[in-house]
Amino acid sequence: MQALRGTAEGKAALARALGDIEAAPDAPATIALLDEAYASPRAAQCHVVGITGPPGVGKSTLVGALVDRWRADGKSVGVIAVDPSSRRSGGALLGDRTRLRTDPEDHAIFIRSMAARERLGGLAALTYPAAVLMRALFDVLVIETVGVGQSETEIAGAADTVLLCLQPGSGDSLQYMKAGIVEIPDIVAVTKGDVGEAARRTASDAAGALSLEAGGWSAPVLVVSAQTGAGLDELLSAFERHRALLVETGRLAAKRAEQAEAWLAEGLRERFGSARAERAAPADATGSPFRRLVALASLLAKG
Ligand SMILES: Nc1nc2c(ncn2[C@@H]2O[C@H](COP(=O)(O)OP(=O)(O)O)[C@@H](O)[C@H]2O)c(=O)[nH]1
Ligand SMILES: [Mg+2]
Repeated sequence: MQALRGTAEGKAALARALGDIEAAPDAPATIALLDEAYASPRAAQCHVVGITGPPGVGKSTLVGALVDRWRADGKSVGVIAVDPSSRRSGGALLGDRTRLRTDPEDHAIFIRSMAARERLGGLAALTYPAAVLMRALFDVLVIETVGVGQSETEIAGAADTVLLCLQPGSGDSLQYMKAGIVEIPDIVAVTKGDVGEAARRTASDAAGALSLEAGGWSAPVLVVSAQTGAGLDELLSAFERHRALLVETGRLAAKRAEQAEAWLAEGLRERFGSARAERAAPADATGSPFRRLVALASLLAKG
């Protein structure tokens, strides 16, 4: 694990390891690495932040601004940018790559682009193992995905804290939330706050729609501008407060355990269908979900 961290060689090795996770998810070496990462005490120190919202809302620009702040604070940062370009136009990937330009000499920042593609199991199958590996290596892990809809729910399967970005003047995401189509995020940020009135109006609409409070937390609605830096301190402090609440209440560990179970159950459903997966009741619920998926899959394949 140490070999994947903090140096140019480490970054190259991490890139290879992530490639292996995608290409050979069941290989013994992959499972051994993921086991180690899953159990790593350092993972508990990492804050996994999911950032979602419609295309063009300013997610990548915001991630870039946040990365600068975290790095200035001495924190190492990993980023998983999930690229929807295969489902839409090919331009998005390039946009993300060019916008998130970082210092190549800085070995404490690592960015991975992933294409959602027609990958079996979609986004979660692809991002969850990568997130488990990277959260053992960095102080902050950001997962950027395009919402609205399915991917917003999926990001909750890997993130500790979910930030939803809203476009000034657009009520789409709010309608989805009110209708219960998407889960309520932990934090809402109206982006491009430098446009002024439209951003403030959207924020007050969102605050009205989000009166729900759950588990001692009511989702704050902020106005931010990656361009001017306005609101970024408030956003960073909201991240900190949410993480502190998760740690204090024991929710962080519980949430990650639930994410592991959900990922495992989904993996079994994908491979064997719901009916058969249902019968593969996990007798032994210890160990990483990766090892358990391989073990249960080989049992099911025999029976
Ligand atoms: N005015 C303004 N424009 C922004 C801001 N952040 C991003 N943008 C612009 O919004 C567009 C989409 O940004 P991008 O980060 O690629 O959005 P993404 O698709 O959500 O990742 C780009 O043209 C950005 O320059 C901001 O804080 N203020
Ligand atoms: Mg983007």
